[in-house]
Amino acid sequence: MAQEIQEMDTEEQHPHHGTKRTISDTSESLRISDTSESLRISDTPEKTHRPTKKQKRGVITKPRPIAELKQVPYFPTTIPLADEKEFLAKVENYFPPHRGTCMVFGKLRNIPRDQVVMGITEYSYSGQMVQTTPWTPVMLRIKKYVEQKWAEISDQPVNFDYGLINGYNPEDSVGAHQDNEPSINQTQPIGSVTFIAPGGTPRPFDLWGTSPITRKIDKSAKWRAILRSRDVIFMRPGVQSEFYHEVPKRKSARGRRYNITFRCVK
Ligand SMILES: O=C(O)CCC(=O)C(=O)O
Repeated sequence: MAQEIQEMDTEEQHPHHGTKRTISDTSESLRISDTSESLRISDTPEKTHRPTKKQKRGVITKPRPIAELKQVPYFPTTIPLADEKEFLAKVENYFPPHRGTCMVFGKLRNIPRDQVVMGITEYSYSGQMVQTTPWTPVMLRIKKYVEQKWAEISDQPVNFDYGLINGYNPEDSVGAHQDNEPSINQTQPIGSVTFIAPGGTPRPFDLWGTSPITRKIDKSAKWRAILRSRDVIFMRPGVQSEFYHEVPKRKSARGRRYNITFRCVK
């Protein structure tokens, strides 16, 4: 994973209520800006719409649905329930007792999530080694299931070499990044599976476009899926150079969330 862009806070100041609202509450934003309420607001001189700082900078904050992106096929709630149950019962045993560290802009920081890699013996992230462990039966079943899903949409079969498991507490996140380490085979897809512990909340998974000239993040192009337990998405070959992806911080997040990204080595 390339260096994450930290603190990409995507929560916005609600212009009318003065309270923090999440972008996932798009239905209300739409109502406010698009319908009778916006008429009422514009007809009432004392209730003017004051743009947020991000709106002033030209950042379009309303994400488009990920389903729009052919490069990111999405299969909602598809992993078998029995595999979800077994994964959730065992996953905490897979993680090392202490979180890893990584270099962020030259400083050593704790990685804001638990991590473990299955299927290969060495994996480093931002220059630091991440603990690896052999495949477990449930992880192999999930991997096979994801490979079969890929076969439904592609003539090119995939056989993933390893899975990176991330475990998130409510305050954890992964900043905008591209999975473009030299060890990853970019001609193969990346398959992503999400699980949420009972009582936990689904969280957004965002993709940001890149400027074709600078290759940097284009903050006006954003897509989102609210990933639920048992969801599968794929990032097709090419996505890692065209987009950044992120699991932003959410004040409203509750419970533990897990994500497995299955990848191929070069
Ligand atoms: O947690 C997720 O949904 C994404 C994880 C991720 O971005 C990664 O492992 O590179």
